Amino acid sequence: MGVNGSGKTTTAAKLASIIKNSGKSVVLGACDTFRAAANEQIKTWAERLGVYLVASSHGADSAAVAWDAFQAAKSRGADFLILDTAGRLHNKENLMNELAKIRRVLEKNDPSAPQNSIIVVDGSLGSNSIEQARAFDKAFGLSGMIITKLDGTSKGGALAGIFRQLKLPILYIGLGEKPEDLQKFDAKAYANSIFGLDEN
Ligand SMILES: Nc1nc2c(ncn2[C@@H]2O[C@H](COP(=O)(O)OP(=O)(O)O)[C@@H](O)[C@H]2O)c(=O)[nH]1
Ligand SMILES: [Mg+2]
Repeated sequence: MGVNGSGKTTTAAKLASIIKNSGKSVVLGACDTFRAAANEQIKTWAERLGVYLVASSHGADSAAVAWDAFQAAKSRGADFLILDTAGRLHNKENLMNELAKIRRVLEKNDPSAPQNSIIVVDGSLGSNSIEQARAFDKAFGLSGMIITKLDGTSKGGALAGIFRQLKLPILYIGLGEKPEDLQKFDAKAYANSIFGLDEN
């Protein structure tokens, strides 16, 4: 989840790539049915990575895609299902309700699902992200964050502030646009890179 352009689709693809490279299987679900080009974008990723994708048409009910994707993942015996969702402004209530519907669909299929509910935050935007994340937490419940676009010059200075406010685990950080540009977050390495401890 997250606002437009935060890096959700790219991050979903990167996660799928990590899972696949670890020898596990993954299905991707294209729940961004809102943006016209969204299906093409995730389809390109799925083909490139050789990952099974469940998608529907532009304008379709995103919760129905979530349902179909869950069924497909189950029938294929997949280890993971990753749902990419549409970007939305955190103050648009009807769109936030759509997320709640996706959650209900997942819970109906598996009472313990979703096992992870991740907000993707654009790290270059700093503290703007905090209000957003709170709203997503309220609408859906969040279990962690992935902070993207930390390959810029800012060196991720926003990370500490975001974490302090939200107290959600930072799972991964995005450091570029390629599949391999997603790293597990390592607090020690991060502190070293910010404060230059390794150089002393
Ligand atoms: N530099 C950089 N660009 C990224 C990163 N993650 C995503 N992007 C780019 O940000 C843009 C928006 O990403 P996208 O995944 O489509 O965002 P979404 O709208 O949240 O699905 C694309 O051009 C991505 O290639 C990152 O970690 N670093
Ligand atoms: Mg997207």
